Amino acid sequence: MRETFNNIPKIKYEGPKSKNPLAFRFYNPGEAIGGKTMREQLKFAMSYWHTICGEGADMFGPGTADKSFNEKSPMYLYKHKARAAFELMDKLSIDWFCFHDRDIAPESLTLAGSNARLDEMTDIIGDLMRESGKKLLWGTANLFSNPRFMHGAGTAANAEVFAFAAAQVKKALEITVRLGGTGYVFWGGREGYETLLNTDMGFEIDNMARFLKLMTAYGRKIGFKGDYYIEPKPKEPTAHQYDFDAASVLAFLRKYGLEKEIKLNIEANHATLAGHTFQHELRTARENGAFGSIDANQGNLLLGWDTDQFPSNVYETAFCMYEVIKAGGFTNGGLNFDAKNRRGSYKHEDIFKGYILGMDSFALGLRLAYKIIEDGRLDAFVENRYKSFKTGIGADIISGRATVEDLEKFALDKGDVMEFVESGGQEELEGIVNQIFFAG
Ligand code: XLS
Ligand code: CA
Ligand code: CA
Repeated sequence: MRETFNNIPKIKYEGPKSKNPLAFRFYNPGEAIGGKTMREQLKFAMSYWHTICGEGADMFGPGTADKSFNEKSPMYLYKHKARAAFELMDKLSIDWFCFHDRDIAPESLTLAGSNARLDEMTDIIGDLMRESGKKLLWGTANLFSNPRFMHGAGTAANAEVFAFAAAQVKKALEITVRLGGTGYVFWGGREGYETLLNTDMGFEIDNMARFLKLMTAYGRKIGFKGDYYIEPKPKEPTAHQYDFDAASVLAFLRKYGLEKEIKLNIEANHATLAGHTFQHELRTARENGAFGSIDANQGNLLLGWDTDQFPSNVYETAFCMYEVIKAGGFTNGGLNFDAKNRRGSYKHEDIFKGYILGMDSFALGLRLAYKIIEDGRLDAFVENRYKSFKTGIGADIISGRATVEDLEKFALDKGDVMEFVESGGQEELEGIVNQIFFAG
């Protein structure tokens, strides 16, 4: 088959000292760590939209990266994109991918026309998957680019738009099932609002729940066995997105009885846009039994928007992987690089360098997360911090035996409890982290 990235070799692991920019320094796919290979633990996925479609356009200018692959007709272009996607995954040893319906086939003037194109491309991608062994981590529908979705999809002010969105998701679910996808993502798109002057917030959120109930039930009816995810994001494109963060999504799911059916896909950049750390969002998901999958990227913290950069911050990847390990590892989820090159990194080889950076950063993170756990001092500190709940009045609080009167009697007897209060030890712990990371 004709290569698209013909100047790029298969990327190999060459070890930490390698100076080859097209080699892994830390990601060694076959190396076992924590009883499983890095490849199995990390479950890297390629995002079709950024990698195969995105050309780097911004508010001030068009794209700089050429992803037209010298093709003139739309369907030839999308077939070429599909071949390029599988070549790229092969060269980077990435086993999984994720897409929106409109990433894999161009939209036509009618829904029927778009569906026909999707069917054709789904067959082609299915063949490429069978030949290569690559797998679909999750599918989704683009319910935000077309102008018809300017006021949202499931939360649109028009029933006609709600119906169109449902029809589009129906098809996206069908192709996800056809391709054996292990997940399906509902990201809000434009599910939010700009001003309450024109918005019935309660009605829109009720409709969001109606939409999700219809769609999740339909997916099960046609045999979807994977996980459904909502991907929280606080803002952008709308000023107020209903799926603000993990906690608000959990509250929504519980209000409408959807918490057993839908888990969370946590994105690092969305966490920081919400004013949280990546780890906070992952912990919130994990503590609520809703940890599902991850969009692996990072934001520029100096900017207020969603920059979707390839992850380089190893503190972040280490504490992300710490949460993943504590959650028992991925089941149907994985690490999807919802990440794109900076506009100035416009060459095809920059895409590979972006993935190498992200994969190496997560390989380092995985190694460091195991070191944190093996070292044990952080976990022991936290465990010890709550020891007063193991005996005496603490044990009575936990078992529910203690009444308010008991608690008052205890406090009156003590007179003051300041002598029991211990240091939070933050600086000591941060020093331990640095020691674990850098002392060799
Ligand atoms: C946008 C989201 C989107 C979802 C999939 O900010 O990250 O790309 O991951 O629709
Ligand atoms: Ca995302
Ligand atoms: Ca993002």
